[in-house]
Amino acid sequence: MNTQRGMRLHIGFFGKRNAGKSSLVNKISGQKLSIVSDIKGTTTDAVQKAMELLPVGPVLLIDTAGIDDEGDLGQLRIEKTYNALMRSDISVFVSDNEKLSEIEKEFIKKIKENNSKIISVINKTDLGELNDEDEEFLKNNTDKLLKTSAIKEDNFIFEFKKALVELSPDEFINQNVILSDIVKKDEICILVIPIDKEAPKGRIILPQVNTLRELLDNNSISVVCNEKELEKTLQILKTPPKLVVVDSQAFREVSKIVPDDIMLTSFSILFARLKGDLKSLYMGAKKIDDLKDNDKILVLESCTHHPVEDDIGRVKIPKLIREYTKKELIFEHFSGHDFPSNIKDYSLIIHCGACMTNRREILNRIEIANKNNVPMTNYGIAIAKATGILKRAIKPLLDD
Ligand SMILES: Nc1nc2c(ncn2[C@@H]2O[C@H](COP(=O)(O)OP(=O)(O)OP(=O)(O)O)[C@@H](O)[C@H]2O)c(=O)[nH]1
Ligand SMILES: [Mg+2]
Repeated sequence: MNTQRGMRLHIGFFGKRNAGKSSLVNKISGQKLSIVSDIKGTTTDAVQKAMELLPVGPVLLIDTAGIDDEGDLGQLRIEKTYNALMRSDISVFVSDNEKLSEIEKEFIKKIKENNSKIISVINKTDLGELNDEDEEFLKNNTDKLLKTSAIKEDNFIFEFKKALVELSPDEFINQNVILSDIVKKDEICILVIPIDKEAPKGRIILPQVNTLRELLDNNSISVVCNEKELEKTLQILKTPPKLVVVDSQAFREVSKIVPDDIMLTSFSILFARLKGDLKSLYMGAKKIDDLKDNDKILVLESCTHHPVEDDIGRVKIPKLIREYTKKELIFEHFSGHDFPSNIKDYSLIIHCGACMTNRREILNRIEIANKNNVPMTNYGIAIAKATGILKRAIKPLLDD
């Protein structure tokens, strides 16, 4: 799915000439987008790169000309740099190990006036430390202080992404779209809600309520039925639905009823996108195919609830994944807000649906898992994978 520019988190890189702005943009993107050289003023016009920075989401990196540029042309470039500042949701202020100039300090004030969050990066640590006073200035006047050397391997990208997740505006992190980008005004969506022993008495559960509410808010047409009535419902409708959403447990049964040309997904997949990063969690689920005998799998729950007899994380998922992989697997469970310290011992993490956690926390966890090279997926996507329905269920939301 294409993300419009407006929905991308705009991250501007600012600082004096030769601070290493372009080198850092290249390091973060993993590509040689900007020209790097030891000649001051190498970057003239702002260089923009739209990319998917997992797990943060769609971003636009904006590399700019130095704020201390000189001459008439230099002034024009500085103006462009200010334009870029106006567009930035997050500003990255890059300095090196040399004493901060007044121009640099003034610029930090300008960023603050622009109300964007500031990550300051002291670059070129391989050449020495910045003096204490200036470091203190950066610490006090910016939202996050990171240190790196653009030419060395270090933890910078991880720390940087963590800072982005922490400092990004709420409306970027919690993009509250469940399905209204798929089902538009006047289009039909069927919600299939099985009423089995797990359904709470007299109620329907919150994800289903939220989905229904969003359809109503967007003037879409909602049709609600249980899986037994679905075939009849499809026959009665004069216009086929745009999308059918079903509880994961009934997905397989329902997928036989819903024709292939009608999009079908599950509530858990819609909520994996809302609550986490669908692409990362999807790639995590693909690793289920690579599991070997005696691999350890961590089942992570963010809240401590009382396991019931037929508990999803403790019983259902281990059983399904063992059956699917036909491997001897070791499942361990952990609940709470931290990761266990031995996370590297695991071949896969399966996280709960995170109904009690916010997206920021899940993105943080995905990033920690990534950093430790442990794939991470979640309950709904793992179940979809192990029951062979993932490909179809993910299709309405993600290009494979
Ligand atoms: N030793 C060292 N050199 C670096 C580091 N980062 C960048 N450089 C070098 O510093 C010079 C300037 O780097 P650039 O990335 O072009 O700096 P810039 O801030 O984009 O500069 P302008 O585009 O001119 O404003 C280049 O020669 C880089 O190779 C670093 O961490 N350590
Ligand atoms: Mg540059």
